[in-house]
Amino acid sequence: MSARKLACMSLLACASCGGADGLELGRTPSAASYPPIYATQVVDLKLGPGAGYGQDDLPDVVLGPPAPGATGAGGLAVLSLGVGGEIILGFGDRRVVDGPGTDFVVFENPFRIAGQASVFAELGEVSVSSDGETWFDFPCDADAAGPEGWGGCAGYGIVNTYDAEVMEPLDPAITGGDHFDLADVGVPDARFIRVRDLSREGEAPTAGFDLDAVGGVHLE
Ligand SMILES: [Ca+2]
Ligand SMILES: [Ca+2]
Repeated sequence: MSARKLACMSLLACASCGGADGLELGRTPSAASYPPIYATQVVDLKLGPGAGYGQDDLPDVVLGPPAPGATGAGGLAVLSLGVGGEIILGFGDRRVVDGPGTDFVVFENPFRIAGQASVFAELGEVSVSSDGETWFDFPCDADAAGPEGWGGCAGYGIVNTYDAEVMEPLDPAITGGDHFDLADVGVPDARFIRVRDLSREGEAPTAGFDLDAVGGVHLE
């Protein structure tokens, strides 16, 4: 967590962080008013050092659709996992299945750094499981120099604003976020999705990966 991002998330507005309009306060939506294509349950949570932001709004803060700021700015309705923190989300009786291309999307709150092409990212490793015991990790090189090398990680894909009340199924080309294809780890379906923060340091209470939402593209 950079001091600047901490300032952004604390002050709820920071013209130097996102687009010209700065950050907008995303609201935590009620999952009931949206298509049932988002994670419905927090199965497990192990917060790391420096976590705290968003805890008071659990579990809703990470369920339902993402709540980004203006496109290109980071959302604020998130849960900070802390350094090395982990969360496991589920879809109730449903599971993500391997269909054509992207099967699910993880939404963090990366934002474009004003005046630059680069993105401020906090990366996480994503894993999937069908039984909650055996996990398959998407390969993620958090030490890569930029987005070109971050494929397989979560935490760098800008989240777009879209009408979550009508979008079903989820169209990852419109939503943005970080896209995952079960075929990349060779599993046909998954009931659980885990995100593990890969940061080494960060300032409380927003250290580490800031989870907004997880949405399924192919669900059964
Ligand atoms: Ca697929
Ligand atoms: Ca964070």
